[in-house]
Amino acid sequence: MKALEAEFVKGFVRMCSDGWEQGWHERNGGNLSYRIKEEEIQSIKKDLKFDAPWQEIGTSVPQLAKEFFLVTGSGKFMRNVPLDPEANICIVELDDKGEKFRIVWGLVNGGRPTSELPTHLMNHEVKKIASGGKHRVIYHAHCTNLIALTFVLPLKDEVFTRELWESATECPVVFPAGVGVVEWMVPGGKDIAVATSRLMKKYDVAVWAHHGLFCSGEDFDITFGLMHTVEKAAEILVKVLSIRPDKLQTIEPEGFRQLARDFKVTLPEEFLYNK
Ligand code: 2HA
Ligand code: ZN
Repeated sequence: MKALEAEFVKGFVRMCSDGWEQGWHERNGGNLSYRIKEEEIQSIKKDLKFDAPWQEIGTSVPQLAKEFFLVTGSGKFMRNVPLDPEANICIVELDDKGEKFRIVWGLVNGGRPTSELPTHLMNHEVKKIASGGKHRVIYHAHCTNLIALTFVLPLKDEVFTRELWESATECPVVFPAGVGVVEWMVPGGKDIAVATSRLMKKYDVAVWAHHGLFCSGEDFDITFGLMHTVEKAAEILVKVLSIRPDKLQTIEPEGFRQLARDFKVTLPEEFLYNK
């Protein structure tokens, strides 16, 4: 089968277009990667070419050795992905040490995988282990309201988690582990990849201050839905804070404990502090 006919490629392309429609991907902002299943790569093997040179990833991900990933291209615009997937996304194969990659499909007019490849792959490695292989999608977006909050809330996991949870009742059920926060750092390199993947051991969501958000999930629907839920909660909070600086009423710690019981989720007590 041609890669473009494969369901995982179609799902990936749809997610790029959904993110663009949400307004999260100005210019070349944001990037997406998918850890391809063995049977999926077999189904398109005839469409792959294994003659491109190996290149350094810039970090080491031994637990992902020899795996294949579908990723957006560096400098490519999300809005162009549905118009011409083969020119804007690519499949990379990792070498047997997890230190190098080569392009085996896509980016037909030249280019490289996303500039955030180190963060994507280090997150994939952490989440593959933590989820017993279930997590396959890492998504980075420039969500407007969440970025706005990084200028006015303390850059602490417990503050972002609690404020987002309070903003919509579904939030603690959708991301019960909470969200982690990375202080402002230069993007694109190993240092921010290390800081982000450390948080991803504990959370499925990592905030990059004054930049955007990383989400991890099992499939495209779950991961897009997670990004959407976090950003919607951020939008509600931005509106609340814009109306007046304090809330007249909110969901209290005891409310979260009741929710946890009824919805059978574990909400860590560290986020249920008294204000
Ligand atoms: O691809 O979003 O973080 C552009 C970015 C870098
Ligand atoms: Zn970015």
